[in-house]
Amino acid sequence: MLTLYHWEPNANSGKPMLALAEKGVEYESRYLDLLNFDQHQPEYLRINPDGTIPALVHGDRVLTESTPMMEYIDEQFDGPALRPKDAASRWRMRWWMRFFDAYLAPSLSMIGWSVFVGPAVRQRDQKELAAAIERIPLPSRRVAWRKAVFNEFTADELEESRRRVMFGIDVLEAHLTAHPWIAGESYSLGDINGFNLGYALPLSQPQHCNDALTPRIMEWLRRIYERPAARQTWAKGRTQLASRIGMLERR
Ligand SMILES: N[C@@H](CCC(=O)N[C@@H](CS)C(=O)NCC(=O)O)C(=O)O
Repeated sequence: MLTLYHWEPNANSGKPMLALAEKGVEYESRYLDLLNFDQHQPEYLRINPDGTIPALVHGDRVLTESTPMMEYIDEQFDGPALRPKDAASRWRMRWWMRFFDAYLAPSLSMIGWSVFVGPAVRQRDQKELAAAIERIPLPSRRVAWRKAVFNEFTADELEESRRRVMFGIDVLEAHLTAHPWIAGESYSLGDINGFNLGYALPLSQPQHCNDALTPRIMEWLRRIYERPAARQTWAKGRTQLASRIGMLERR
C-alpha cells in the first residue's frame, strides 16, 4: 500500500508525484490544502509530526524529505531508472539536487510565499490566522507563515533572495549549454527536482528567464513538460499555481 500526502504539483510535493508518474507507480493520493493549514491538523501530524508535506507512506514506513524520498521511489519500484549508473553523473545529479534544495529553493520559496501564499490568506480573520500559526509545530515554518501572512519579509531579505535566484538562473543556463540534462546525458531525479522548482520561472522572473536570455533553460523546461509523466502530474493540480505550467506550451 502506497499513499502520498501532498499539495499541488509544485516544489517539494511535485517531486515524488513526478517521480512516481515516471516510474508508472500507482499510489493513493491524499491532497492536503496547504492554504487551509490541513498539514497542521492532528490526523496529519500523526503521520508527520513536523506538519510539512510531502509524506509518503509505504506499508509501515513513513518517508519525509522530498529529495531522499525520490531516491527511495527510484530504488524501491520497477520502471525506468531515474538515476544514472556511472559515479560521475550520479555525483553531478546529487550536486545539483543539493544546490536546488539548499540554495535556490529557500530563495524561490521566500519570493513565492510573499507574492502568493501571503496574499492568498491575508484577508481571512486575523485572530484565526494567528491561532493557526501558533499551532504550527516547526518554529522555522511558524516564522515563514507569520512573515508571509503579516507581510513581514524585509526588503533586504527579498532582495537577497532575488539575487540568489538570478545567480541560480545563470549557473543553470551555463550547465544546460554544456549538457542536455542535469546529470549530464540522461534525464534523472535532478531534472525532476529542478523542474519542480523552476517550471514557473519564465512567469515569475520574466526579465531574467526567457527565450532570448536563457534559451537552454526554456528548452529544458519544455522538454520536461512534454513528457507524459509531467502532463499527467500537473493535470492533478487544483489551483492557479499549477496551471502556470501552461506557459511552457510551444506556440
Ligand atoms: N525539506 C522538506 C521541506 C518540506 C516543506 O517545508 N514543505 C512545504 C511545502 S513545499 C510545507 O510543507 N509547508 C507547510 C507549512 O509550512 O505549513 C522536503 O523537501 O520535503
